[in-house]
Amino acid sequence: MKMASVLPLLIIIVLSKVTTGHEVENSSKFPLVVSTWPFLEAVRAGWRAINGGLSSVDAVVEGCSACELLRCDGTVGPGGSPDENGESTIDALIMNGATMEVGAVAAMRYVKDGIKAARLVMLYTEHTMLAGDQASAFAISMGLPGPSNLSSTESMEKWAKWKENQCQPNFRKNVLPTNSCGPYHLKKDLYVGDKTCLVDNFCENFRMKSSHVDFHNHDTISMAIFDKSGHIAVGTSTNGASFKIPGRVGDGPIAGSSAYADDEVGACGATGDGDIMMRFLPCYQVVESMRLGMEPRRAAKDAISRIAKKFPNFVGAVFAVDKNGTHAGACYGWTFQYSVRSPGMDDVEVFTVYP
Ligand code: SD4
Repeated sequence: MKMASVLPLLIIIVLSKVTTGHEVENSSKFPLVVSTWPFLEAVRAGWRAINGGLSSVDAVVEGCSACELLRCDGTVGPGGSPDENGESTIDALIMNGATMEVGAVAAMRYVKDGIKAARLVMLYTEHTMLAGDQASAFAISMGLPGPSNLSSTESMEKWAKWKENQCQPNFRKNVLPTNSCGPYHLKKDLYVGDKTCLVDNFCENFRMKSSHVDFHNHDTISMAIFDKSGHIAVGTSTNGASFKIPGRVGDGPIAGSSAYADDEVGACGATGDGDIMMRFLPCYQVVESMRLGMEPRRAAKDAISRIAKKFPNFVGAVFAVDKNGTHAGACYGWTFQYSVRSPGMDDVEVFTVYP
């Protein structure tokens, strides 16, 4: 293995901390940057920005943009997870915890800068969210580069393999395809017997839907940044779930689901199976639980267990930070890592949370 490819791993191991589920107090509090996953460069970019005097909103944009540009984990931003048609689209959100303003773009096509587009919606419209082609047109009209092809060699290869695998796994249910990859028909309209299994083992594969969220590619960054005075902003950028049905909007652009902040209370960021998580608004739940006096660790665990109780197969995680900078994480179905940079640290530290 080349040294260049080993180095990031070594850095993560050296910087990694295992939390035993206890909260971590932040001694010299602010500024503070917290992000899902070991997205070290994104956290460093957010840290540089907030220390350089940018607002927490602009620092979140710097942090999340770094991940979009670097394609963190190979999947965040353009060139990441392809949909059923092989296209990558972007969901993004920004929220100002001082004013409770939100801007978001959903299933945005042809524009690479998800988080910047979300900020344009927040700053230059009375709306909260724009979607699809119209979100792209708005972003381009406001000066972002585009239209651009959001696919990459890697996303196209991934998509080609999925097609070869008879478009498995996918997000369809209660339907059967006429051919292996569709078009799909309601199950009741079809003769569900051997005749629909055009390919060996096809019906069996079809039933064995594997997890939608990839355990190795965490295609979402959610980030919270507190400025020196404790003003908070949160942001999320994701290209959602691999092989999603075109038009699908996940939890990424939903305030209270992928992220939420209120200066009076604290902040939360989430990652995982957005189709399930967005039904529970876990980050809203975390912040409101903390408002009522719950500590971050309990608030995070409570939000996750509410989902797990109803959907025992879901996979997801949240981080919670209160207004004093105390942070914690909770997860279900996978091991979660979140990254933190505060004045008491020499560099980003990665915290590991077990289910
Ligand atoms: C989604 N929540 O669109 C995102 C995916 C994710 O780690 O977070 N993956 O469902």
